Amino acid sequence: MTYITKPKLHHPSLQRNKAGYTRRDYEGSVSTLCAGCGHDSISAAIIQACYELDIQPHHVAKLSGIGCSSKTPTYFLGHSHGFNTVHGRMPSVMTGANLANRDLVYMGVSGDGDSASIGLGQFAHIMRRGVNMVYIVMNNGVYGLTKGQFSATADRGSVSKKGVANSDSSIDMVSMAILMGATFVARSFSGDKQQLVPLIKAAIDHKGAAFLDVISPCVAFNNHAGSTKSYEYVREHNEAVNRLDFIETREEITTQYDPGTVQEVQQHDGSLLRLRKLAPDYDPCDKIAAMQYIQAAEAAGEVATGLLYVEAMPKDLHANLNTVDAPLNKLNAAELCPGKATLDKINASLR
Ligand SMILES: Cc1ncc(C[n+]2csc(CCOP(=O)(O)OP(=O)(O)O)c2C)c(N)n1
Ligand code: SF4
Ligand SMILES: [Mg+2]
Repeated sequence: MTYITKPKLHHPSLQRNKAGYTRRDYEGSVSTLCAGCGHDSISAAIIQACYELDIQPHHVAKLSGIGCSSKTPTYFLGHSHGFNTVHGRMPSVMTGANLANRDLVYMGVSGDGDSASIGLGQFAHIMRRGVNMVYIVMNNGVYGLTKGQFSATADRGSVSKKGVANSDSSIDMVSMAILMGATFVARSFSGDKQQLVPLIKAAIDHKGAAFLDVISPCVAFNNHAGSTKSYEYVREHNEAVNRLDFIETREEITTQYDPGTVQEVQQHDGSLLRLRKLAPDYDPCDKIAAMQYIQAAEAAGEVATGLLYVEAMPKDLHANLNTVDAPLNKLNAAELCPGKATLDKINASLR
C-alpha cells in the first residue's frame, strides 16, 4: 500500500481562501515516504502555494514519472487531475494534455533520475517547446526508490553511503533548462520554505515553460558526509541570488524594500515579480549572465538558488502554434472541420 487516506474532517474554524477552500482541501493522502525526506517539504510548499493563489483544485493537472518524487502527487492536491506516467515519459504526456486542454494549470513533478537520466531527452524537448507548465524536479542526486544509486545530477567526487566516489560528470538541471529554452528557471532547497513557496507561486503564474530545480535530500541514501545533496551541505553552500515576492495583479502592492536593492519584473498579465537582490549585480533577465553566474558559483562549490532566469513576456507552445483560444478538447465536430471549400483550397495550395 503506497498511500493512506486522510480523515476528511476539517476543523470548523479553518480559514478559507477567496475560492472558498481551506488549506486541507489542497492536501492529498498521508505520505508514505521516509520521515524527513525533502520531497514531503516540497509537497507542503506546493499545497501552500496553491492555497495562497486561490486555485480551484479541479483546474490543476499534476503529472509525474516514476520514483519517490513522482509518488508525491498522491500526497498533495487530492482533488486535482493526476497522471502517473512511465519512468521519464511525463513530458510527452504533459505536452499532449496541454495541447488538448490549455485551460488547466499543468504541474509536472519528477526526480533527478526521472528527468536527468532516463528522461533527459523528454525533458529537453518539453522545455524547447515552451509548454505552459510548472516543472519541478525534486533533486536528491540518487535513485531513491531503487535504493540509492547515483543519478546523473550527482556531483563528480561526491561519495555514496557505501563510500564509493562518483566518477562521472554531473548534469546541472537549471543550466540545461535555460539552454533548452525554458522562460522561468529557478533553484531552491526543500528546507527553505520562505524561498520555495513564492517561487512556486510565480512559476504557476508564468505563462510559459517554468522550471524549478529543488534540492531535496534523501535521508535514507544521500544525507551523509561526502554527499553534496545533504541537508548540511546545502545549508552551508546555499548562495541565494535574490528573494522573491510574487504579487498578483489583483492584490494591493504592500511590500517595500530599500531602493537599489530591489528589481521588479512585470509580466504580461500585470503581475509583478519583486526580487530583493542578494547578489548585487545579478540580473535574472540576462540569459548569458545567468548562465555565467550559475557556472561560476558551481566552480566555487556554491549552490546558486533563487530566480535565476526569467523572460517577462514568454511565448508558449499554443502561441507558437497559433492555436485557437478555446481548449481543443471543447471544440465540436463542426468547429473542428473547416468544410469542403476550405479543404479544397488547402489541397490546391499543396499541389
Ligand atoms: C523503464 C524503467 N526503468 C527503470 C525503472 C526503475 N526505477 C524506478 S524509480 C527509478 C529512479 C528514480 O529516481 P528519481 O527520479 O531520482 O526519484 P527519487 O526516488 O530519487 O525521488 C528507477 C531507475 C523503472 N521503474 N522503469
Ligand atoms: S528513499 Fe530517499 S527519496 Fe525515497 S522516500 Fe526515502 S528519503 Fe525520500
Ligand atoms: Mg532522485
